[in-house]
Amino acid sequence: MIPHTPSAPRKPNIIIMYADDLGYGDVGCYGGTGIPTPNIDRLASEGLRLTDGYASAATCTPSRYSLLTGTYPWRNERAAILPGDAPLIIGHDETTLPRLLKQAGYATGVVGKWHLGIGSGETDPSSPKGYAAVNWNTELTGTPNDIGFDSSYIMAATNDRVPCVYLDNRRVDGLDPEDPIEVSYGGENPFPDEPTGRDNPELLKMRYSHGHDCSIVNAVSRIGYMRGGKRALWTDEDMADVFAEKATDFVKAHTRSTSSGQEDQPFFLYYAFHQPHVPRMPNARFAGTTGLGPRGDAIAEMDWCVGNMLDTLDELGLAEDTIVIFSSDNGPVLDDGYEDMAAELTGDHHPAGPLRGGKYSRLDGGTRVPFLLRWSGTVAPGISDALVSQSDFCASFAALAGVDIPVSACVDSENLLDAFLGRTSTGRNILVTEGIQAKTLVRKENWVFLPALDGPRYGANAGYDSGNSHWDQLYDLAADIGQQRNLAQGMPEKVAEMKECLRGIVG
Ligand code: NG6
Ligand code: CA
Repeated sequence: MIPHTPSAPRKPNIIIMYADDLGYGDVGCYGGTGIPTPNIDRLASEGLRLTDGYASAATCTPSRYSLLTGTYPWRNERAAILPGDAPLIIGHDETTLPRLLKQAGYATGVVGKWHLGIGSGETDPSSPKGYAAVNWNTELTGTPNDIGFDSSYIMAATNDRVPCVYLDNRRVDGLDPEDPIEVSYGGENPFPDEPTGRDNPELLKMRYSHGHDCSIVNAVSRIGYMRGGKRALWTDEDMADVFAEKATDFVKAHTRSTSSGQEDQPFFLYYAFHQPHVPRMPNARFAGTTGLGPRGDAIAEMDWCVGNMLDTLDELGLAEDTIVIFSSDNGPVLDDGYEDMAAELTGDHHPAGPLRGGKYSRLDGGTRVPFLLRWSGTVAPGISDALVSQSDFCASFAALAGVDIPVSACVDSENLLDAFLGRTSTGRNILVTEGIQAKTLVRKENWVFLPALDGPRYGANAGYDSGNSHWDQLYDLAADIGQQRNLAQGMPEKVAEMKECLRGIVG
């Protein structure tokens, strides 16, 4: 605990609200027109709206890995979309954002989507996967609580992957010991007596379009097989409220007294939404409200979650005491595996805004995302075009909190505190990001370079514009934000410079 004295400025609380698959153009403050997002727009008008802010990857796990470790995800070969039974991919002794803040005296918590693996991953040659399978029915190891979070209330992977249960710290919440959970990925269905989406489509309230044809939970079929744990299974339509309550409970529990002489512990909350990732199953309060189908309604629901947190901060008098960040783990996708009419109903709403590509893609729509920071009374409201990455949170907030990062840790994180606090519009000079399967590209100033890469130009099922081309691609984002004009052929020297830049970092 840090005693509060007038000479030691109070360290601000930090909340990172993190959307799942929300695009640059999905919210009003970035020009979105189809979905009302008054609360996210409020955050933008009261804070800094960064127009050149990036997730590290165009998919979830690698972006989250990078946000929490300040390390590019391609440095960790396990930082790829994880199955729901994958072990934790962050090392037990790795420097993480929550660990750094804990060292500075913060209380640390995570609520929402995890997707960084659960379980120690200890080697077990007798297991087909080579590591010990997670036993979901006992105390769990390899949890957020093992990498710097004091408390956690999460879903292990994604809302379309089993196990469809909440983890309350090291336990499955609400598990009946008489009804243990079994989970299986890859290979044959080990539970042939249980219904699946493939064999029992009549049981489904939302049908799958690709993948997602395994076990059925809450009348929605998922990726992976599970059996048991009936009492602990989540109801998708309640998930936003469950996480909202846990997130605001955390804030209330860690609200410090303003009177001097009291214990004065700031908090860090990583609040990771499940929206608008599939299956999009918003609460009845939001279903049908946007006219864009479940995807739009799920975004409206997420916007409510943001507002609920902002209201809580206001009620507790914490607005000036708290840095609030809002961003997304990767760009948008319409059909990501369920027949929810997202593509059919999008109309004039462009989820990626002016950007090309989306989730999975190496094009900018894959990684350039809404990126807001509010610190009422300290950061002047405005717009910044500083180039920033979520991987920069580690170095920047360690600097803010006054802790040193070990030399070999958070190696890709830059201290951009001045940019995050709106004191400068100078951000990074160079940024490496990646599309699916860790296919890297490099941004330098206004230039972006995508090395030639074989592979389909359009994702087979989700239909995304992959950015793959047999030819090198060079775009000038200052003049061509939509990446329509490949300048590589006419600018061999620039191509050589960018190639060398990427090679120098990635090897
Ligand atoms: C893909 C899933 C997709 C989504 C994604 C992860 C299929 C066919 N597609 O493999 O639905 O779950 O993984 O999304 O199974 S992410 O945002 O968590 O990276
Ligand atoms: Ca995602």
